[in-house]
Amino acid sequence: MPDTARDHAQDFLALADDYNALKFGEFTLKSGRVSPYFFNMGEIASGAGMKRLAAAYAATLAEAGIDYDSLFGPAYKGIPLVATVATALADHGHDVAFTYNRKEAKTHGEGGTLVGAPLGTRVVIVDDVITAGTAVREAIATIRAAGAEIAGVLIALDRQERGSDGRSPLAALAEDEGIPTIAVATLADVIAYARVNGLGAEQIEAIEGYRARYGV
Ligand code: OMP
Repeated sequence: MPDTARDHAQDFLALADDYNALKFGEFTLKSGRVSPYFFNMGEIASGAGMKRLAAAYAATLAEAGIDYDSLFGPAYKGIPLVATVATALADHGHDVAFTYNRKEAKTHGEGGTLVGAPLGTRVVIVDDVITAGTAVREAIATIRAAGAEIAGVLIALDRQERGSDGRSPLAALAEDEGIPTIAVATLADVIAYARVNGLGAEQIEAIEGYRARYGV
């Protein structure tokens, strides 16, 4: 991974810190695991914050060098995300169409669950966090059902957790399906950031313990 990727990770974690989006304590995850930390992207809810967030995603995606022609943001958190990441890419002279979905199908008007531009042929999924991979797999199924191909999965935080086969969900996607997977930051970056920025020894120990139990 290039050094600039680590810079984007540190910028992103500084942003998460500024908005109190990275929490330490005890949190039950969607997977049922009880985690000593939680990243809540919903806390980054101001224009300046979204601008920094989108810049970190866009720079990470641009450096990944993958071939894609549209972006998809899964409801709900992926909706503002995909719009602002597309805006940040446009600032770099790269105009990319974006699509998002509804959780409930609409039965009147234009109908259906997809909103925005028609999906392109090679779609990058833009989402917040990956733990067990359930949310990303749902997005993959939505895109494939619409007849498009997945060009990549772009995530802000890869929690680097072990699935039932011993691999992380992002590694499994890359290895089994050849889908490029890109994370702005990982659990390793969170720990490095926490050490440098003076998080308590007890909290770091709790995260290390969690990583030893559930991490890859
Ligand atoms: P998986 O579907 O298990 O990969 O979990 C990812 C989803 O869990 C995210 O899209 C979030 O809705 C939520 N989540 C967070 O937002 N932050 C975390 O730190 C952890 C989770 C989680 O529940 O695992």
